[in-house]
Amino acid sequence: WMWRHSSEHMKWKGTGSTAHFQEIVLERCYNYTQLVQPELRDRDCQKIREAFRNAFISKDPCSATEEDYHPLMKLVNQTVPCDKAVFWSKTKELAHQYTKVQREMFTLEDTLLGYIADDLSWCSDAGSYEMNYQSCPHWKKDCSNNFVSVFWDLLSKRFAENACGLARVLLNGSISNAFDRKSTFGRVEVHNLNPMKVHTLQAWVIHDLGKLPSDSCSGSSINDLRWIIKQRNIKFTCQGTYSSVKFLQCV
Ligand code: 2NF
Repeated sequence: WMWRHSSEHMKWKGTGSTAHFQEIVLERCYNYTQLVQPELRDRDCQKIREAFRNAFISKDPCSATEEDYHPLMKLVNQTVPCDKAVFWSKTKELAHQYTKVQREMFTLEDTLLGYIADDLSWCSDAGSYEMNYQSCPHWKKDCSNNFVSVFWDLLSKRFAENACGLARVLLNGSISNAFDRKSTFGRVEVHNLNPMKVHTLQAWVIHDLGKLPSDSCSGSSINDLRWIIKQRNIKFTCQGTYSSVKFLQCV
């Protein structure tokens, strides 16, 4: 029994599917479409739950493709108003505190699919109609084309493609590479901003209160970002004098 248990279920190095995944998806969907953004009240949460499940159930958890999620994306089809998109990298908590105060602003997790999936884990096995609650592929240690990574890459890509007007990004000035080319922001979002729609990317490099900043607008990682953005014919501005506390008070 022990042998069967470990060989069949603990085959991956990442955490297993979140317990009650289906119920959580449904509950978050209703909460979002009825209370958080009632403009989306016509979205069918049962259908969304089913499309989400169908994207990965009974499939090899290391062979995810964008196409697996197309029916789900099509069902939800949400756009964020111009000037309201907030990107982040290594600043999740701060970004969410920011959009909680600035209610009309949206991080990816303030859109329906980002809201539903945030902090959840999901996978299945080829030929199985169950989710795997024991383990799922770890994106670094097992495979990068797992269903969670492909989901976030696709959602991040679409969020960036749809951004318009002024786009903002909150970066972490308390680490040495505030801009990281290998992060989702550096690898996916930056390259999918549409210069026909986004005129400016405004970066905020925010450091933890009471700590000396480790990176800033004049540092080499932000210069990388400035170069990439200018190369793409988008204007770049950077503000970097704020601590997280001051940022939330002043912006
Ligand atoms: O979990 C999310 N809410 C999430 C995950 C990935 C990407 C959100 N995003 C979107 C957000 F909208 C931000 O604009 O991308 C941006 C943040 O991603 P980032 O990679 O630039 O920022 P990090 O702080 O380095 O990572 C955010 C979270 O995603 C995980 C990472 O471990 C952290 O929990 N993550 C990053 N890349 C991958 C990947 N390829 C990943 N998890 C799985 N596969």
